[in-house]
Amino acid sequence: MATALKNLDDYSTASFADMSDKKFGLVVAEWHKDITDALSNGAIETLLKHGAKKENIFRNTVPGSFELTLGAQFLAQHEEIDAVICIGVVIKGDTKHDDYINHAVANGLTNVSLKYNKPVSFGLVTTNNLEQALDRAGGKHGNKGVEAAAAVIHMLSF
Ligand code: RBF
Repeated sequence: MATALKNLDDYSTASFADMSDKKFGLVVAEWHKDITDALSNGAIETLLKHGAKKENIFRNTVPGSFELTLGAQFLAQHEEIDAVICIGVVIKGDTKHDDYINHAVANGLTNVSLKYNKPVSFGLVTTNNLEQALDRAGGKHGNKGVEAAAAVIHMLSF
């Protein structure tokens, strides 16, 4: 399914620098794996499009989105890593788990970014149902993995 998903994104690249000398961490949650793979592919394609070298993209998986924060920290702590992109999908269920996870990740990634003084992007798709998630992973609302990669490129060009 992931490869069938098409990226429809459009973002401004006016201020983007060349990324050929930068190293990127990519942390991908395995819950809703087909969707996070599509988001991850969008992020990688975007980094390559802006000059990043394949060998400078360090992709790791974590079990679920809650673990994105520690995964980001594991990567951000390395001096040679310039930025970290985090990818996950949290879909609302019968309980409030989504609220707890989403807030924890938003706060956690903010803290990692500020602690290490590096861009750490929030590529967490938080939706009410599966269809809304697919719409944001290469469907009618684009690919949020592309946007998460574009965000760190923008910040590295600051
Ligand atoms: N992780 C996700 O990435 N997306 C989800 O939609 C998601 N839903 C969960 C629902 C429940 C009730 C629980 C307990 C966990 C869920 N997780 C989800 C996993 C979570 O991010 C984490 O990996 C686990 O709680 C283990 O720390």
